[in-house]
Amino acid sequence: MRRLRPVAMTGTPRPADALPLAGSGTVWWREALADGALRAAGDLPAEVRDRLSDPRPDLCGVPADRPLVMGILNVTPDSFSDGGAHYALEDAVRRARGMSAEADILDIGGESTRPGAKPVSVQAEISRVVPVIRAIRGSGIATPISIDTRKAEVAAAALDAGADMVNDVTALRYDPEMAALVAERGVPVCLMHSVADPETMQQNPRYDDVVPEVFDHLAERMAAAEAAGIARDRLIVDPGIGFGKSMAHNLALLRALALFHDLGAPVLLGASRKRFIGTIGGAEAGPDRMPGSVAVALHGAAQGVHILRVHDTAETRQALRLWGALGGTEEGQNHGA
Ligand code: 7PJ
Repeated sequence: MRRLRPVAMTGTPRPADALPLAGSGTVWWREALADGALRAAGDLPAEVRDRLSDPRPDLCGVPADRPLVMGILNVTPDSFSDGGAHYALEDAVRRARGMSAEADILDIGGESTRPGAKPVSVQAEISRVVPVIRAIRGSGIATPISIDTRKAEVAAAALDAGADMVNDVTALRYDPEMAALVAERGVPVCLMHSVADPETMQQNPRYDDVVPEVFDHLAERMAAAEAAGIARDRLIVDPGIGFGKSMAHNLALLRALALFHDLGAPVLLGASRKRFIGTIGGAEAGPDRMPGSVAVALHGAAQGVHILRVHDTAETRQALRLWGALGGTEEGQNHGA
């Protein structure tokens, strides 16, 4: 396929021949030509212009017209301060309440998909996530909930308990029942790029050219999702930072993020606290990687990313407010003189 060479840019006023990117307020799109010159937006084929700038659908009822914050709520046993089930539930609800002050969506996961992680049984995963989702809903927290799972039975139980969308790090490839379930429920689904299994994925990641390969994989997964009956406006795409990628692969994908808008779907970025941030930032422990994670989230916002999946929701939101006030989004510019 023809390769776009995107240049995303922020700030006001919009350059006369730049294209507004869908759902991002004041992030503009330009396309670089082989000689480095910029092609005027008016010279792009109309279908490409439409894919880039047509408004993106609401996400679980939240308008996708500014970068949304998805707060990560892991409910694996090692993510609680105490193994006791009752305490764990209260702890999870307290964290969900705290996060929902600054998060547009909560992403709840009961299986660690970190490199080297061991699989968890369907029953164990359900028994971790379902009581937490029920307790969150029972306590009146109405923030949309995403269930981070590869398994259709877990997704079904989570949706029954009150979740609103599915986040599948295998892009519907792990469980043959997952696509049909998502189609039947009519919920949004995030299709993330990954290679192989979390147990082995970091052993030797190799690509000839990582950016077009990830792009083509996501295009293929979107087509598979549509063929399974999932409406196109329910699809979200994600380059899958850290999933079968070296640091160089992660950086190449992050630099090229704007390209993924040409898939015509909202883009989700999950880079929070990942290893490359620790390596480049010189921070070994996960929580110490917050500042670097915020920096990468702002980079994502400037590339027009629609959903930022983060651990540090309040810090990320604060950074986005300042970014907005300085010209990143129209919303942010309404803060007056
Ligand atoms: C991601 C995810 C991501 C999406 C995880 C971690 C590993 N889902 N689940 N994108 N990462 N969509 O958070 O460190 O990047 S689990």
